[in-house]
Amino acid sequence: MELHDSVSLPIVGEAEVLHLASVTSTQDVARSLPIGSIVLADHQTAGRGRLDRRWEAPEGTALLASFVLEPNPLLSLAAGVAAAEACDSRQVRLKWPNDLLLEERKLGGILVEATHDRAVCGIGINLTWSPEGAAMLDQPRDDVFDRLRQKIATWTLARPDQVLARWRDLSATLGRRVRVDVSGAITEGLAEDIGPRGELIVDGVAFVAASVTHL
Ligand code: BT5
Repeated sequence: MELHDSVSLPIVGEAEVLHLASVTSTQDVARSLPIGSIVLADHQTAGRGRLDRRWEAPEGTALLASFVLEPNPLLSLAAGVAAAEACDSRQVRLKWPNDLLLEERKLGGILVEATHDRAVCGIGINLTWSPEGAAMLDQPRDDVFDRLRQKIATWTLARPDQVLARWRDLSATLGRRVRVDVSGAITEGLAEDIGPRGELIVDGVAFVAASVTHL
């Protein structure tokens, strides 16, 4: 039995979904909502990635959602596992720390913004449009969203060792030579593993927050 088959599905019927036509960012709306809330938008006028980067998607072309969750140190990896499984394609892989890849190209991304008592987990997946050099899934938004709700519920409640094991299964990064950039300080080496807190281990050195390029 594969690991994800052994994780029982909790009830997700109580999660409140707020579906909006246009928002600045689903993260901005979700921030003031209770834990368990989900914000889904057709369009974002100021979608964002990490480090104030932009997240682009013409109206109606992407899955754009934010989940309000309990804080969890492995949330970014758990959400990556959930999103990869929700894509229902064996070709979707995870690039550390927060990218979904399809055939080596970026299909989606995850942005976790946490305070002491809550975490807002934003997920963007390209469906019918992608920027130059990126990928799209070409599946109906509502099908992917329904699976994503289930998978988020499952994987945010899974034990840390289950999350780490499934992330390793789905990883496109482990076993690869990578370039790691920490505020301009560059390291190149073999991505060997992820540690217990989700850190990337490159030639024996653990990186907690960094940008990674597959070489
Ligand atoms: C991410 O950031 O990959 C996290 C993206 C999270 C987006 C979701 S959408 C719902 C929720 N609401 C938000 O406002 N955000 C979340 P990062 O690793 O920093 O990647 C950002 C970079 O990806 C940009 O600088 C571009 O180079 C590239 N990019 C922008 N839009 C893209 C797209 N649609 N597909 C692929 N790459 C894109």
